[in-house]
Amino acid sequence: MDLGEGIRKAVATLTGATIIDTKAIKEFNKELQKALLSADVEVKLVFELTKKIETAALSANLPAGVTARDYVINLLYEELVKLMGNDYSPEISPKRILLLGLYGSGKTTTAAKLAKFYQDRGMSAGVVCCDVTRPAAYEQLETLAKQAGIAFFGIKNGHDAVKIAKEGLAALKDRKVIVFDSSGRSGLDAELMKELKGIAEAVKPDEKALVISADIGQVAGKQASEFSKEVGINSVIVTKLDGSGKAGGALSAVSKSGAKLTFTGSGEKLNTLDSYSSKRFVARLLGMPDLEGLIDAVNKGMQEANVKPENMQNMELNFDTFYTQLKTMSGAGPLKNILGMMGMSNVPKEAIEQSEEKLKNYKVIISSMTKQERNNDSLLKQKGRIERIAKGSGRTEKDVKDLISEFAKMKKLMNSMKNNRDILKRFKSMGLGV
Ligand SMILES: Nc1nc2c(ncn2[C@@H]2O[C@H](COP(=O)(O)OP(=O)(O)O)[C@@H](O)[C@H]2O)c(=O)[nH]1
Ligand SMILES: [Mg+2]
Repeated sequence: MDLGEGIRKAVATLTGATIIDTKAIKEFNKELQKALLSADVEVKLVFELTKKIETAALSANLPAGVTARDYVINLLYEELVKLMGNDYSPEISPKRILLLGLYGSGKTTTAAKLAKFYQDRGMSAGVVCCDVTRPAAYEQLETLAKQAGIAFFGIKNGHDAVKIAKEGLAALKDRKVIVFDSSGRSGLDAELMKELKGIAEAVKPDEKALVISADIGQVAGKQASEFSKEVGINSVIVTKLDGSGKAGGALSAVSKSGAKLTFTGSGEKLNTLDSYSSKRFVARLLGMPDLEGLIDAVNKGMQEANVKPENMQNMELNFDTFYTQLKTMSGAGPLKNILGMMGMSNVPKEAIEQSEEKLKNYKVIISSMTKQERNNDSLLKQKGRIERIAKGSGRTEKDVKDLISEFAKMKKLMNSMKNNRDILKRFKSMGLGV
């Protein structure tokens, strides 16, 4: 069972729970501990995390309209993000990067991926093969470089890594980003240390990045500390996230070691390198594949509808703002997932998913209302008004009533959001700034 599955299983124990009591939270934490421990997260970290969730959950007054399950998911999301470390945004600028790490960790593959990453972002890039121990290291990197469309330098059957590094630097001097691949060993021995130091002196890398495979789990933390002490590193790249159930253990351990996590690799293909985001990683674990994409979509929707997030909290809901909001939400597509994540999964689906056609109908109906009616929905209870609006807009009375009922739902939703400081806080932390 992978970590995400285990975590979702823990969350499932809360389905239907109306209150958070000791029994419910203990059961949840038991499953959560199982999931995290089997992903090789350090025992101490696991117990700290579940203790924090327990304390916070049991001392909370559930805000109106929020289920116990959703409330705990919020806490869990926050704590997991803290456990998995920071987000990294790479600076797209000229640089020399030396990759180092143990044998089989994914250095050579990552060298090509990383060079391609920068080249795709406008920095011409190349790779240098300084691995003089592994047979066919030269051919491996040459092939990958060709696939990636990046420059390559190496000396076939060369024995002097420092010499290759120097010549590579000269040969690729017109390239903005140069990535140096190096030899691995089964352990960090004196010979490897000497070789790495020699290359570093020759090329003066802006960055020394340690490459670690996720499948070693929490040992990744020790490895990061060791390389940091012995050779000095600036960053850590964790590979094979796709094939390892221990990625959670590896990422949390590296983060705890104090090393800077910069990229993750998750496949053999060259486009499977991502800048590291604990938020994205945790969102995936919780079954939210592309949270950042969703947030972008919401922001874009708000911009298009000309909604200023900071005004939303104070926005009075009337039929005009209602229309704007519906438009925003329909533009945001899977907004429901975000609301769910924030503890609002009980929002009726039809309140946030409107078809284009329905929106058009709404617009016509709203434009047939008087200004007073648009600002005061209670007027619509008066006899004859619905009939008049239906006639005026060429729609049926049922259409008008449907609209009024959607409006009532939205009003309820907005009120519960206003009364829920946690959700507003969560909106803020996601960059939505409500
Ligand atoms: N599934 C998967 N395989 C990877 C990833 N990165 C590297 N590999 C594979 O792991 C093996 C070792 O990689 P390599 O780059 O040669 O490691 P090196 O010895 O450190 O240079 C190769 O078969 C790669 O294709 C990854 O992110 N995901
Ligand atoms: Mg290699």
